[in-house]
Parts: sequence; structure tokens; C-alpha cells
Amino acid sequence: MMKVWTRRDVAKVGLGGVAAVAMGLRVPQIAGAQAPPLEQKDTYVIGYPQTDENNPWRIAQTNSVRSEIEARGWTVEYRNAQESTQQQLADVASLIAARVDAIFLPPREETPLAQAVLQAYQAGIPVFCLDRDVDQNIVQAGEEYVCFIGSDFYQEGARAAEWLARTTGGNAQIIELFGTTGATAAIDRSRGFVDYLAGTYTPANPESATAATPAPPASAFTGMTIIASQTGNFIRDEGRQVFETLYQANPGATAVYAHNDEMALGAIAALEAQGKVPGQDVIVVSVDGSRDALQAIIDGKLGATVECSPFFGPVACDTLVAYAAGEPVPTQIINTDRFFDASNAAEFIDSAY
Ligand code: GYE
Repeated sequence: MMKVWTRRDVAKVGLGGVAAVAMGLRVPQIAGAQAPPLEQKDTYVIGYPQTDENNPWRIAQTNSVRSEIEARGWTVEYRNAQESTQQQLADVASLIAARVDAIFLPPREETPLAQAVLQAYQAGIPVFCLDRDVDQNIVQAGEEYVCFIGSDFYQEGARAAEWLARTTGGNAQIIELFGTTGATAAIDRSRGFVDYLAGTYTPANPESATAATPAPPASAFTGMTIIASQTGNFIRDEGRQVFETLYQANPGATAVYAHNDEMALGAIAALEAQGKVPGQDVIVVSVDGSRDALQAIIDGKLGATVECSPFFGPVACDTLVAYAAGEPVPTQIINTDRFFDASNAAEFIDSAY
């Protein structure tokens, strides 16, 4: 069985020491971990092990990262794990073997991919986690990897809950379509939503709070209940099938909270197939801000979507350059996201992906 390394193991044995321990050798103890340095160069080879290309969000993210790397005259070593955590682990291993300069990693699941971050750390390759994060009990930004760049998923969940509570007058029987099990985006979108309705939400990143950040609710929303929750893996057709089953078992549902637009669009299709009117019989809210979602808002089928920007290319490359120059890089770089509903979807649809 594979040894699962923890932060403590690494801190104890230091860079390179994990391999030695695995071989049964004694190694001297060194102080805490520090993300591997990056040499300043005119051009870099960047490893980019993508999770999948199954939805418009992922495709927009890949286009953004790839085009920014290429525009700078750097090289991208692209991999596509096609929804497989095992494959993504193998992809990171192959990028380490190829000795890329750095890795832009969107970790499919936070705990398994923390091991991949550790391996890159041991190999002296700096990792920048894009969009999803890794398990902080195993590795930490600023220590084993450089930083996390992405959205505040906890706040996204709270924003969806705030809109739904306001729109339904505090009364809803909710079906939750969960994202990929073990993905930061799913875990925190769920927590933010649940905590907001329970009256226990407080912003996780006060420094990134904007006018849009929901204020902590005065009390719990006792009329808002999650009656069923199941993963649809962030995939439209899986969202459709899962929703169909959950709705059959829970015909009293009045709302859907989908962790991304694709699953929300799947639920909308399932509702229509059953002769229901999405937006009237059942209110739907989700996260991302894709073109199809904005169109569904214009059509009155989707109520609202919390933006989660997929445009990582410029911020990721700028951060890498700053890091190579020895400038201080924050351990968390949080995107500022908008909110789309019937009041502004038409205004923004032309710039959506
Ligand atoms: O919302 C979803 C994608 O991790 C933020 O993953 C990302 C999510 C995004 O598959 O559509």
C-alpha cells in the first residue's frame, strides 16, 4: 500500500528526505517546508494537467491559460485527465519526470492531489494551484506549494443561498446538485450555502470582501430545507439524470441549488421533460456564469448564477513572474466575481464563454 505522507513527515525530513525515508534511510531534520524557488528566465515550460474538458468552464480555463502562456513565448505541457483523479496523479508524475519549470495545477480532488503537490515539492518544482485547492492538512500554500489562485467558493455558496432565500421569501424545499466529491469547489460551495441558511455564515476572506459579499444573516432561515443532495460531478447530463431521480423521490421540491451551471441546465432539461416550468414551478440557482446559463436566465428558466471566473491565464503567469523575481506572493489570490440574474444577464451575455 502506498504511504500517505503528511505535512509533519515532510517538515521532519525536509526536501528530498521523503524519498530517503521511504528507502529506510535516516535523514537529518530540517526546519519547515518552503516552496521550491524558480529561476528567472526569458521563457518557461509550464505543466498544465487539466482535470477534463467536459464543460464550457473548463474549456474557457484551458483557452485562457494556454493562450496566455503562448502569447508570452513560453511552452505549455498540457495533459487532460478526463475526469479521472488517478489519471491526473499520473499526469503530474509525468510532468515532474519531464522536468517542467513549474506546474499550474487545477486539483480534481483536494486530498489525493495533495500527494502530487508533495511529489513536485520533493522534485523541486514549484506548483501554483489554480481554481481548486489541495488538502491543507497535507500541504500548505507558501510552504510545499506557492499559492492558491481562484474564487472564494465559500462565499459563492453564501451568495447563492442569500439570493434564494430572498427570492423565495425564506421558504424552499431544496434539491442540491453537488459537484465532484472531494473537490474544493464542491465542498466549499456546499458549506457556504448550508452555513448561510443556518445563520452561521461569516466571510472566510474578509480582505477580499466586496460590496457583493453577503453580510452574515441575522438568524437561521428555518423555512429553507435541503431535502436531498447528491453529486452530479459538475456534468450536465449527470446533473439531469441525478435530478430526475431525486425529483421523482421528492416531488415537493421547489428549488434547486446546483454547484455549477452545467448541472443546473441538466436539471432544467429534466424539469421540462416532466412538463414543469423551471423558474416558476421550481426555482434554480447555480454557480459559474457561462453563456448557456446567462441565456437560461434571459429565458426565465434559471434564476441566477454566481460568477466564478475561468480566466486564469494572466493572473497565473503574472504571479509566476513575480515569484521568479523573488517578490512576495500572497498564499491566496482570490478572484473578484460578479453575480448574474434577470437584471443584468442580457448586458453581459456577449462577453460570456
Ligand atoms: O465551477 C465547474 C468546473 O473548479 C471552479 O469546476 C471549478 C469548477 C467549476 O468543472 O464548472
